[in-house]
Amino acid sequence: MRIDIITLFPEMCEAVMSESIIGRARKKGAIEVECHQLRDYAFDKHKRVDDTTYGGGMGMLMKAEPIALCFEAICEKLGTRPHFIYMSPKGRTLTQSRLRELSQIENICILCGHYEGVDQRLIDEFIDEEISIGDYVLTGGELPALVFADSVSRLVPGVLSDDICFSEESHFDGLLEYPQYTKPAVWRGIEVPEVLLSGHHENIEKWRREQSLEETRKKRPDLLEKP
Ligand code: 4GO
Repeated sequence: MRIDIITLFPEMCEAVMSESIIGRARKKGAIEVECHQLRDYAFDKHKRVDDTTYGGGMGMLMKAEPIALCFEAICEKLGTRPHFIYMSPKGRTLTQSRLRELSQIENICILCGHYEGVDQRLIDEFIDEEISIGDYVLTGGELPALVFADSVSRLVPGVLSDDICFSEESHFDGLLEYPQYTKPAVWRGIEVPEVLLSGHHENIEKWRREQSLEETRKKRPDLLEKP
């Protein structure tokens, strides 16, 4: 998978996408990421990327043309048109199941908004999908874009050390993950559940399944009601 990010803060996106598991995946070539400075595509004499809104009201809006030019330059470079996503509180709320679908796409481009958002004509003409990371508002689309880029990247084969890592965790099968423990076996007088030390794999599996169901029933009963 290749992810292109259009942003006014490419250094911020580059920094986050260079660390830890995602940084390693890029070095390995499992994913490719490029962050683009939108300002480089502002070709008017003041290099403006924002302007006042028609109809009045406070605040500035991102202009359509620099975004269109940046996206077209990316299309040109890739030789194909990537799936173009705009991070917005108006978008469809991101879920693990939608991430699984999107992880199949070869080329994704993410637009990070700022100020009061983006000229609606750009959204109507260019954007394939608006995605929200939750019902709250942020000052910019970078954090949502990075949340999305991280969560979709880890589903791409070769990013995590082995494919089992994400097959067992929370939300994969619609249940929350069972509790996990590491050394020491007794910490401040508190013991690890005995079954986990037993080496009896069948009993451990059964215990984990029960715990998953119990966690979900207690913390997210809504997940059990879904069809
Ligand atoms: C996305 C973008 C929240 C989300 C954003 C979200 N806030 N819930 N802010 O995914 C336009 C200007 C949108 C700032 C951006």
